[in-house]
Amino acid sequence: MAKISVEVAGVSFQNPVFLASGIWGESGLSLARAFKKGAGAVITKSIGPVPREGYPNPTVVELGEWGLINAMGLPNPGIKNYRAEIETAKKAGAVVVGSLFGANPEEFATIALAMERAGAISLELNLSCPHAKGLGSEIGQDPTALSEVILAVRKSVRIPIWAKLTPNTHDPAALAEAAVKAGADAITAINTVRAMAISSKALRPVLAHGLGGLSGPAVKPIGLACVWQIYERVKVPVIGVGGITTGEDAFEYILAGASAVEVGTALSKKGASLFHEVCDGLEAQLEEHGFSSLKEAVGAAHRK
Ligand code: RRO
Repeated sequence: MAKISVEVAGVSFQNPVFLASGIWGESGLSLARAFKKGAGAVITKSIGPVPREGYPNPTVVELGEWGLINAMGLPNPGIKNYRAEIETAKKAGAVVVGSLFGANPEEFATIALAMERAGAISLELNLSCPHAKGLGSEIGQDPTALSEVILAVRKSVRIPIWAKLTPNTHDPAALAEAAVKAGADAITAINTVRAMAISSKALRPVLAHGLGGLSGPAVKPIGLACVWQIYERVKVPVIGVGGITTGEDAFEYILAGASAVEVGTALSKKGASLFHEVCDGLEAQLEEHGFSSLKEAVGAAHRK
């Protein structure tokens, strides 16, 4: 397996291909397994202040080659129950990034502190779930609300803060700028793209919740555009996510300005060997195009 180490906001990772939030993050053991299979870091599922069941089924609709639409509804056991999962993953040697959501700055700050104490090496604030009332992108589309959350978390923890932003906005770079001004150390782009499937047989939306979020190959061009715009506006590292299935996809994100990437949806089809495949493929691309380091390739498409 390729050994391209990377630094994001002062933290070193063994490689730049991370497990995205929302897949395989339900337990400490599943996080540890993803790490052992080659993820550079593993990001937990998004954890809130109290247990939450999520939406009724169906919560996922498969779209073949395009990817899938989900409306899980932020199901999670709540931070008090989840702390032990972070500790389990840490004990097994995993490098854990805590993903969290809340309804207000105080909730974010409290969960952030619990995650730091449990051993998270960085935090990824979910400011971007595309369909949750009063949560996610309803906070993250508003630069003022987003800033208040980040300021509160900044006061509460010492570890780096990544702000995960929504593509469902006219100016993602403006959100990134507000996030960085408030104290974010890195930006993750993108969360899923608001989407819907309608059944022409049942004459209703396929998902029980109606609206959902699209992920997978169909969103890669949207993710690339967001990373491109954000890279032009802010100086902090950008972590690219959205539709990455191959080393070449990851390389495209790096050229657009990402310092590292996350994989999610493709794991459900390809399995855990994807981490090695993407990492090796990325290294092969770097070599083929004459880059002596990953760092040298970050944002290279802007300089052409
Ligand atoms: O749980 C979800 O339905 C969900 C979340 Br938290 C998110 O951040 N993005 C998404 O597509 N679904």
